Amino acid sequence: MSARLLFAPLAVALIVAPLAPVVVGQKGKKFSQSEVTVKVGEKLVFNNDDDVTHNVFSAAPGFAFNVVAMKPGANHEVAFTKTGSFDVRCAFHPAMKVKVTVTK
Ligand SMILES: [Cu+2]
Repeated sequence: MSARLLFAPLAVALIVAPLAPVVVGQKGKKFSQSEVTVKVGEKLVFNNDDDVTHNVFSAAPGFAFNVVAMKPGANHEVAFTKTGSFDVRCAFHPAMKVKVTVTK
């Protein structure tokens, strides 16, 4: 393999990383992270990379949303307008929880 082929994926990652949204997967009925941090206005993407339908919701005042059903393969983007910290859960799988912190 040439050096060019080896370094190409790294170069792409470096270019894309600062603009990429924070993605939380749902494989195996678990959120892929237990905690995530996003900035105000930055996109937080829930990606159903599992083979069952999930829900994502937050009941926290000022951060409430509810994606009633996310089929396998579905993505849902959320962004928040103020700083704070709250839990996002799945109504179908009570063990699923990810703590989201929104910073300036
Ligand atoms: Cu679920």
